[in-house]
Amino acid sequence: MSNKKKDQLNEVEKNNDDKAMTTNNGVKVSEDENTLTVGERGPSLLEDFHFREKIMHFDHERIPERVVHARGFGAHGEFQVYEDLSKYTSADFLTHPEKTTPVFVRFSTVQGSKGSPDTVRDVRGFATKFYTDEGIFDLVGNDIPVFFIQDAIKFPDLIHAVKPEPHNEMPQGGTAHDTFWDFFAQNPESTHTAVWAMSDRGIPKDFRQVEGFGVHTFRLVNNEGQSYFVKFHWKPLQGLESLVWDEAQMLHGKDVDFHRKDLYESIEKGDYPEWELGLQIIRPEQEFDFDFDILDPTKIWPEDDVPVQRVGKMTLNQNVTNVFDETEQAAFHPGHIVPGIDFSNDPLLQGRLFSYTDTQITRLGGPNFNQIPINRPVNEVHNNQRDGMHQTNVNKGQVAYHKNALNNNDPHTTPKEEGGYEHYQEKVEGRKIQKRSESFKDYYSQAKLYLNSLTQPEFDHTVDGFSFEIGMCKSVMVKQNAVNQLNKVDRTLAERVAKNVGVEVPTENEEVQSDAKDSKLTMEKFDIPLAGHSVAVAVNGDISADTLKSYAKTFTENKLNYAFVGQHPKDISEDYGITETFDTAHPTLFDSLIVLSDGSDILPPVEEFAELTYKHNKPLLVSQTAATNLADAKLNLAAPGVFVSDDPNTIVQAFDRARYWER
Ligand code: HDE
Repeated sequence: MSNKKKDQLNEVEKNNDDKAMTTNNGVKVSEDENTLTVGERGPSLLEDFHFREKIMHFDHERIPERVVHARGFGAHGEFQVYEDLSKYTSADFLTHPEKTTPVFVRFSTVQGSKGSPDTVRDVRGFATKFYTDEGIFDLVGNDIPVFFIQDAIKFPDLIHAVKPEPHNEMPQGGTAHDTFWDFFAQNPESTHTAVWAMSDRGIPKDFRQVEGFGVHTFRLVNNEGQSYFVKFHWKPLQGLESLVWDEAQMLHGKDVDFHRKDLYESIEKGDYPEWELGLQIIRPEQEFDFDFDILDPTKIWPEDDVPVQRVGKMTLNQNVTNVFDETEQAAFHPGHIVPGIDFSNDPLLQGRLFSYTDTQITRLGGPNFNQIPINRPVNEVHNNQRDGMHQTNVNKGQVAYHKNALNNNDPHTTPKEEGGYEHYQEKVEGRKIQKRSESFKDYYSQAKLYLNSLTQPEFDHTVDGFSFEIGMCKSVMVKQNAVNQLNKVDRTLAERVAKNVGVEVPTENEEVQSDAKDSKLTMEKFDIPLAGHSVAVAVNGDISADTLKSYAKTFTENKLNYAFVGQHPKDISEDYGITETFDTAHPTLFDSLIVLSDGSDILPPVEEFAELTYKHNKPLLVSQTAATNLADAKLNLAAPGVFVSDDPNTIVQAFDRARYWER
């Protein structure tokens, strides 16, 4: 099946090969390096229209970055449902297993500006645009299943607290500052999400290995008009992995583009990342069966209680042609839905429905942003909306209103039975009030459930995350208030963080009294395939090409990415030559390390590679000779995940686990 979106984009793609340079008015340009002047050293002339146009266009090249999620990276792909889901929904793309639906996905951080580092501690956006035959469905989710606030009216407050502080515009790309933790302490509904963000989930290793969550409760509606509450999930088939914080901080400097590069290069290599679409379904009669409100976006539906059904697969298989034209101009909107999908009364979701169209008016400069190629549906668009900035259609005819007789009442509306969108007829009654539902007021139980469900290393990392972030606050009051909140969730967490940041342990233990766990919350529930991981081979001295070749062969057989790192590049045209030097490579850029040595004195960078790989708990393989060389290094060759061997295949065994936390 042709990828309809690809075909549509091909039509507007511009190729400059063998083309003469022209002005925007189509006049061929004869000179592009010198402005028109009077004499060689004389004044410039305004009549140089090519100069004026070139500079004018350049002056206006930037558009406002997204007010949140400014830093992001996208790719094209496709989605296919496994089975006809018409028992739940009438949505065409979820009921036709033979159909491939084009998709565009953009991953992002939330806090930092467009140029901020990829590996900051933050929630990641995971926004998917499905170009279905019935119009666009945008699933604008995150990599964390809950959100910091329950009502959209608090979003500007949350974001003002999270963003760099206004008096000095610091910090960039991080939440480790007073205003964020002040917001956290004064707005306890943010507790659950903050616990997720401080855990390993806040520092994903790459975009390919994140889960995605629609967060809100939506509705699915079938042809009979029956409705089901649903939460959407993306389950990565690459597994789920995180960085360690020390490594993430180094990566800010070593490679600010670490995540986007990983995604881009994987797709270029044909190593296409995949996610399965998951649905959690609650029947209408079960709405009040839970000890949380299913409309509350600060709550998960524990997967042990409401299992995720995997219903389809998405593959990202094409990089964009131009990042600005496609990724930067992509306008996602949780209000873009198709027949068979509807909203719930989640007050956060309802508020989002206003914001996402509104923000594009500033960002994309007018109401016609849906005409930009990346935002265009693959089916036809007809209505009586006219004019506006950047109108690119040429609308035919005398009539631009409904109803009319002059044009046969076209464009006409379509009844539900023939595919027209009809809102679900939910019965509601009540008084107009401004009040949070009592059922939204348990802020701590699920934060405790999450902590209970983590492995010990994951819990320890969460303590470290809180300790770093709260520790970076300048106000002792803010630190104390933040720890007081943690004390309402988990006593051990509060005690350890209080000690690390130098504030009082609250006198009373107010923790949630529960041992409840959900088996799907730990990241270790995911299998991690070997393919797609990377190995650096640090070469100390002179190692024969044959040896390097045998390692390269093992890597290729196991679909591992690799680089031979040495002092000087050689044979860079060969796949077993030294391709990286100690100046260009760094251990944080790789998932594992092999050290080979000819027995000559150990080079300081080789020792540093080994020590950092060890410190960051990654698989480490050293040859027998290198083991002797590394006897004085700050690492224990007998520790878990360190292998002394001359057999290249040991790397397969070493990747039994991606990290050896107990080192
Ligand atoms: Fe967003 N959010 N958001 N958000 N959001 C935007 O839209 C907003 C929320 C999310 O890659 C903005 O085009 C409000 C939850 C993603 O382009 C803006 C509220 C979730 C992206 C906006 C929320 C998200 C955005 C900024 C509270 C997870 C990036 C630029 C009611 C379910 C999409 C833009 C992309 C972007 C508003 C809460 C995810 C301002 C008012 C909850 C992934 O419209």
